[in-house]
Amino acid sequence: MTRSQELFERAKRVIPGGVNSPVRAFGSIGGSPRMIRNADGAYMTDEDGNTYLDFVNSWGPMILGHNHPAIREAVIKACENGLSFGAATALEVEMAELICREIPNIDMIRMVNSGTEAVMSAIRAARGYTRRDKIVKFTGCYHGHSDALLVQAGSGVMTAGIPDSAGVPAGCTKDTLSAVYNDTASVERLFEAFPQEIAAVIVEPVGANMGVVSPKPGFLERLRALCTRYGAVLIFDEVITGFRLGFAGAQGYFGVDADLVTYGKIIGAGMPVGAYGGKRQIMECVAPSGPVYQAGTLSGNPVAMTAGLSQLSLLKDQPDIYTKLNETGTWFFTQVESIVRESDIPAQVSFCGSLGCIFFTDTPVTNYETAKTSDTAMYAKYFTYMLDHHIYLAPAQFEAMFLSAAHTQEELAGVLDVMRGFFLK
Ligand code: HOZ
Repeated sequence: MTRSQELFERAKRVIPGGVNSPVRAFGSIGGSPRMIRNADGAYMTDEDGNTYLDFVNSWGPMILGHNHPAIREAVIKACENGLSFGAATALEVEMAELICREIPNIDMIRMVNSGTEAVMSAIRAARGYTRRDKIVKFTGCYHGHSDALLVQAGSGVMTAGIPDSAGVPAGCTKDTLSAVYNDTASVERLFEAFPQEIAAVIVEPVGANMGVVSPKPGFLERLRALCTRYGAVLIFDEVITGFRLGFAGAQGYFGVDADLVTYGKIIGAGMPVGAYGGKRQIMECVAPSGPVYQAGTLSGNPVAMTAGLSQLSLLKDQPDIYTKLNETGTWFFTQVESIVRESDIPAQVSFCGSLGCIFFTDTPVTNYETAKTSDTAMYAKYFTYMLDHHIYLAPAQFEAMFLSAAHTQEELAGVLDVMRGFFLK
C-alpha cells in the first residue's frame, strides 16, 4: 500500500468520503487520490515522492505556477505581523483600490472567503437592489454550493449525478430559474414569463464546470441586453475566468459589461479568498452602507490579502503574461485537436485561452445536455493513463485543464507525446 492509499484509508474513517471536496476522491475515475505533499512551479509531489506535471493548479489560481518566490516571501513577511485581526487594514484598501482602478464596472468591492460566499452574497445584493426574488442560472454552470444555486449545477454534482442536492429545501430553490447555456431564447422566455420578477442572471462567461464550454458569439452580449431591458442585474461569475483570460477577466476578453462580478481563490493567489464587486449603486446596498447584510471575521484577512496583492501586482505589471498564456493555450489545445482528429476515439477538444478540456463524444458540446453525452468511462481511462505518465489532470470529466505561466513549451510538447500514446496507440 502506498502512503497516499494508507492516508486515504485513514481519511475515510474521519472525513466524509475521505476528502474535503468531492471530486478529489477520484470517485468518478477510480483509483485512490494522491495525497499532495508540496508543489513548486508546474509540478506537484505526492506523499510517496511521485512528481506530477500539474494541470489543476488548485483549480485555477496558480496562474504563475505553484509557490511563486515573490508571493511566498510576501506571505512569510505578512505572517510576522499576525495572522488575523478581524479589523480593517491598509492591505484590503490597497486591494480594493487596485481592482476598482483596473477592472471595468467595478466601482466597489467586498472581500469574502471563497467563490461560494462571493456568489451567495452577490445574489443577495442583486435581490436587495432590485427588490425582486427570482434569479436565472444556466444548467451546467456551477456557482459554489450555496442552497439557491445547487440546481442542475456542474462540477462534482454533475459527475456524482446529483442534479439537485439533498438537504436543500424546495423553498430555497423555488426562485431559481434554469436556462440553457448558449441558448438566448431560453432566457428570453423566462424574461417574458417574469418581466418584473427577475433580480439577476448569473453566468460563468466561459462554462468551466461542465468541462469547458465557450460562449457562442453574441450569447453574452444578448444576456447584457436582456438584463438592461428588464432591469435585472447581470452577474459574471469570474471565479474561473477572472484574472485568467486577461487581467480584466471575461469582461475584458469578450468586451461585455457585467453589473456584478464574483471572484474566488485567484484573488488570494490560492489562499481562501473570494470577492464580489460591481456598480456603485448596487454595492452601496451592502451593509453597513445599505440594508443587505453580509459579514465575516476572516474577510480581508491580512495574509490572504498580501498573497493576492502580490500576485495581482505581478500580473498587472506584465500584461504580456496573458498574451503568452493565451497563445500557448491556443497552440497546445490546437495540437491536442489534431491528435484527436487522427484518433479512432470519438472526442471533442474545447478551449478558451489557457482553459480547456477533452469531451469523449461525437457530439459538438455547447451546453450541459451535450456535455453529458461525454463517455465518462473513457475519461477515466484517459485520466489514469495520463496520471501513470505523471501528468495530473482534473480527476473528473466535467472540470477544466488549467495551463499556467510555469508550463514550458517543452513540457507541453512532452504532454502531447503522452496524449499521442493514448489516442493513437
Ligand atoms: N468543485 C471544484 C472544481 N470545480 C473542486 C474543488 C476542489 O476539490 O478543490
